[in-house]
This record gives sequence, C-alpha cells and structure tokens, in this order.
Amino acid sequence: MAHEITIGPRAAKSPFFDATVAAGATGFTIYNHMYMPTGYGDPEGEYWRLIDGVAMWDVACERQVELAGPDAGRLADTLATRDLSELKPGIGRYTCLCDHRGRLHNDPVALRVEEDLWWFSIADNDSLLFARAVAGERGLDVEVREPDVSPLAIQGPKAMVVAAALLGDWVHDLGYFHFRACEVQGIPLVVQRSGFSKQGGVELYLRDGTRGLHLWDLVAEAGRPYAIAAGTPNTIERLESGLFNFGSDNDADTNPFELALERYVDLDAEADFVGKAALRRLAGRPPARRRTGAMLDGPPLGTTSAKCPVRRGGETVGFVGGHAFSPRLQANVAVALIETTALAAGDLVAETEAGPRALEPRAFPLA
Ligand code: THG
Repeated sequence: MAHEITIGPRAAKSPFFDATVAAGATGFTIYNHMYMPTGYGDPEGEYWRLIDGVAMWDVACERQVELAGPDAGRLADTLATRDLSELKPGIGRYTCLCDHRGRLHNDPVALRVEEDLWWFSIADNDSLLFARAVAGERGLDVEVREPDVSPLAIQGPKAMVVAAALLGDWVHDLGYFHFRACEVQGIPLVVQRSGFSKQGGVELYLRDGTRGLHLWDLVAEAGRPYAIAAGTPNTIERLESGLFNFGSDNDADTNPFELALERYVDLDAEADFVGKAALRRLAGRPPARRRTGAMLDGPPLGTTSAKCPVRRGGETVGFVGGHAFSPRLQANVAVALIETTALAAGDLVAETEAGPRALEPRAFPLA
C-alpha cells in the first residue's frame, strides 16, 4: 500500500512543486519544512548534465531569514562569524552562524539586498528563531521574518548562456555572490551568481510565490537549445568538490574549525558576534575532530547523505557524512568527520550499508 506525506505547514510545497512533479521527480526530502526534489530517476544522467551541460534545480527550500530595519546590519554582524558591515548592497557572502559555544547552527549565503535589508539564505535549521532571540536579547531595532522568496538554481558549464538568454548579457558581468534585482515577463527576481556546485551558474530568487510555474517554464524554454533538464543539488558532485552540506557533514556539537570552515571565521571582526569568545578559545588548540574528504575501497556504493560510523580497531572514531560512486573517478568518494588522533593514525574503516570499507583520507577537491 502506498503512503503519502501530507502537505501542510510542516511540509510545505515549493512554488515549483507541480512543475517538478510534471518533470518526473521520483523522490523528495524535507528541508527547512519544505519539500525538495532529490532525483528524477536518472542519477547518472543528472550528474553528467551538471558536469557537461546545464540543469535547473528547485531549491526554494533555501529559505530566507530577512533582517529589516535600522539595526539590520548590526544584527547581521552579530549573527555572522565574518565581517559583513562593509558589504555593499548587491553583494553576498558565505558565512558561518554559531551559537554562544561556537557550535555551528547554519552556513548561509548572506545577501545585503538594501542598506537596511538583509537576507540570510539558510541551510536546513531553524535559524530564524535564533535570530529573533538574539535580536531581542541585544535590544536591536529590527524585524526578523521569512519573506516570500524562493530560489531556482541554474547550474553547469552552460548555465551562464542560459541565464543570459533569459535575462540579458549583463549576467556575465556579475561577480561571484554578486546579485541584481530584475524582472522577467513581470516576474520579480533577484539574480545571483551562486549555487551549490562548483560547475558555475546563477540562482534566481523568485520574489512572488504565485509565479513559480511561469518562471520554471521560462527557464526551461531558454535552456531548451542547451538540453536543460530538471535536476537537484547533486550529492556526487558536492562530494567531489568538497562543498559542506549542513546536517550531513556535522552534528549538533561541531565547530567551524572541525569542519575546515575556518576561512569563514574572522576572530578579529569588530562586532561582538555570537560565539566569538568561544571560537577564540577553540582556535587556540587543535580541533578534536576534523572534516576530510575520503575514498572508500571496493565495488561501487550507492549515493547517500545518511551518516554511517567510522571505526579504528573496535572503536568508533567518527562518521561518514555521505558517500557516492564517482563516474569521473570510477571510485567511491566520501566526506567524513573523524577524531584528529585517529585520522593521523590511519587504518580507518567505514561501516557502510554495503559492509565495511577501508577509508583513505584525501584532501578536497577529490575530482
Ligand atoms: N545557495 C543559496 N542558499 C543556500 C545554499 C546555496 N543556503 C543553504 C546552503 N546552500 C548553504 N551552503 C552553502 C555551501 C557552500 C556554498 C554556498 C552555500 C558555496 N561555497 C563556495 C566554495 O566552498 O567554494 C564558495 C564559498 C566562498 O569561499 O566564499 O558557494 O547554495 N542561495
């Protein structure tokens, strides 16, 4: 008997939902309380389309936490582990968000939309609640809310020509994480050079959820000469590239140094951001665990972002945060978070669902 998950406030539809079903979505996950497609039935084809061509992804679940008002900039700098104050409107920056003990609770792209208007394009965690609490405790004059904004990603080596066909040649001049507001056939957008792959492209932040299906069709039409098709943030490619995936690569007690995200922590920032003192203490000694790329031996493994244990001798010394068979490398790629001493000692084994596999640590990128 087939079962279904009810649509409602705990599992909302993206504005692109019906289009993704029509395009043949075969699976969904829930991310920021919203459905996100996880595949269209041809994992290998979807991978090669991202590597060699162009794909369009429903990533509406990358919800925005909007900070608006006179203290919006102050709150942005209070939440982020990097200095955002000197960003000009139209520029974004990838940053960590930590709690008071330096534990990561999100890794958004922060966009300064206007002087006093910010969006934190968040990964899968309820950081809106955290932002509201901090704004209140610090006595800041700022509204924190979730606006009607839903990203649609165009990714792959042909993504920029598709974006230019849809929007105009100006998109080629956007620097990485730079963005611009525009309209296409009256549909309000913010267009940013960004996306969760190393293959290049843009994200179209749809600013009116009632226009999702129309926008989807316009992108599909502009991409037709380049054989665009629906895809999803791709686990194989993100593992090869070493992109951090919040929730898979970390647990609730992981700090940015363990995750090799230290270049997104500025301990000399002027703002007294949440977690700064704790992160200063943590920075003074080697991290207890370390995130690493890895190869897993043996026959091809399935693609997963589910965790499995890493052992050394009889002991559990960490976890694999996702693994896949890389068609480019013809080998199994993985990401793992492993106790630093065990990582140095070697002889590591991942207890995958297909049985134990020797784990060889490797620096990112793997491909
Ligand atoms: N796009 C948008 N929002 C998002 C994501 C996105 N929110 C959730 C999630 N993804 C956030 N995570 C990431 C992780 C990595 C990157 C962006 C968002 C990324 N990293 C580049 C890298 O690692 O090479 C560049 C980072 C840098 O060095 O500045 O792009 O994908 N809208």
